[in-house]
Amino acid sequence: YLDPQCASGRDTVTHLFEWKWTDIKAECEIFLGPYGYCAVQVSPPNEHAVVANPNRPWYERYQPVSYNIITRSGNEQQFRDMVTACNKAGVRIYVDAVINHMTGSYTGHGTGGSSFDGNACRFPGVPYGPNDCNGHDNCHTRDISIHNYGNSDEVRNCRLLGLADLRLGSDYARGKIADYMNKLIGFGVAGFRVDAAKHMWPGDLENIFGRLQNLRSDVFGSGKKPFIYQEVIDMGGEPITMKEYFGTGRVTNFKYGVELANIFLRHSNQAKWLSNIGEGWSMPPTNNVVVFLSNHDNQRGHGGGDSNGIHAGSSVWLSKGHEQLRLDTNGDDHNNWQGPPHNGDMSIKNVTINSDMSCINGWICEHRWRQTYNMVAFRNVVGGTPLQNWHAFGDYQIAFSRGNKGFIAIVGDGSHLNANAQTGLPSGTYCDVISGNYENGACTGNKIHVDGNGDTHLKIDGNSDDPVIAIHIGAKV
Ligand code: LAG
Ligand code: CA
Repeated sequence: YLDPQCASGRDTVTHLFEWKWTDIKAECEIFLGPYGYCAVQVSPPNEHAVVANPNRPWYERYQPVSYNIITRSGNEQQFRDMVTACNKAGVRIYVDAVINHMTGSYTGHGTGGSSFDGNACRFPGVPYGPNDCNGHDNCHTRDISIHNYGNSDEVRNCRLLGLADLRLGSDYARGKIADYMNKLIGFGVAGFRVDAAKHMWPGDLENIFGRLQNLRSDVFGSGKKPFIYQEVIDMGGEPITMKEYFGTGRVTNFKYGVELANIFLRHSNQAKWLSNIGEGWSMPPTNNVVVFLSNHDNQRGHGGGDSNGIHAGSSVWLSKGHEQLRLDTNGDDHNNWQGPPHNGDMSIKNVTINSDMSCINGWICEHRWRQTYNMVAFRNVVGGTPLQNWHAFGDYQIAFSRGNKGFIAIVGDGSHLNANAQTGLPSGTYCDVISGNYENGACTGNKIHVDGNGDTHLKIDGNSDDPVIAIHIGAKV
């Protein structure tokens, strides 16, 4: 489950939160494929509760009602067309799999019309009945909800946020979930982000994933297992740790973004110590994790992963005409429930693209920003090479190479960097892909000269918009 199954030479995943399947299909073909992205994490594709109060919040997608593929993002046929087209463009689809629970403890209807009663654990669309949810027999809190994160049994057997907690020890529920995931594998998806993994027993996950079929051999070759990355929020200080889940896939490393934020927002640490971030900072081994700076939760002050102050990733939209998602009153984000840009009938708006490549119609596409997509290409070029030629010119002035393929310099405070540095790169003139693009052999940004000894002169104004230089052997003029 550890191999992301990227097409060769690709490495980065973008999350297209609540996008419609037809829009993701087009994005794979016109942008993500050509620009070297490995994969898209898509929002839960299965039927979920229609939440009316507040009106259609994003988080209704985390309240499953059945495993039918029908949401505001589209129906099953549209989902399948997207997966086929994305695979053809060399871009993988990872599904956000919500398998720990169903809806909150109330009654209503799902996006496909199925009824539900979350309190009684009645989900005829699956079907699940009262015996398929955990109850007082194995959850020992008064209201069968989680209160104490210091108690592993409670975290796994009781209701997260009051959401009907599936009895994953039972053969029936395991089978229904495996059927759902196998249906998606049959459509050609490459893997799963496993929602709320901390709230499920590793042994139950092992059993469920053991039932999964191999990926489609016509796309991935024979004998390939789905990629699995499990959402385990482990900030330290709780009995449940990331490590317990290494046997069933990778885990989401929430510490990584928090540490980077502490440095670049200058809260508590300095960039000059970054040379051994990772295992050297008591994080899990790199092959056991997925690293990221933010996700749909901590962009919005949801989840337990700590809003780290970095709001990056394409899970952002304009809300109510404001340029910012956040609407703060006394530090409280009153807008944090807002669903995606929608039409009058509450259908999700199309993503439309400007001539400058940016998205409009209420959407923000950070994966289409020059600095982002050029670093996706940088990563593809330097992948597999070691960190070398480390320089710390000041507390927040750092530079390093990735083998002899790429070099980057960063100023994280307002200071000026003016120094010579060994880049480890072959001599030549390189395009700084932060200030511009490398197009048809020419550079629209700053050019950086590396001499016959591999040395260059770095000049960065720490107060500029992008106090970063990045060069690599794929962008030589
Ligand atoms: C996750 N990972 O473990 C998701 O990343 C996160 O977005 C999900 O919570 C959570 N687990 C459950 O899948 C989101 C919102 C919650 C929301 C929940 C269910 O962050 O705020 O809860 O989805 O829609 C909402 C209300 C709760 C209420 C619950 C049930 O905010 O107050 O108890 O619904 O009615
Ligand atoms: Ca559970």
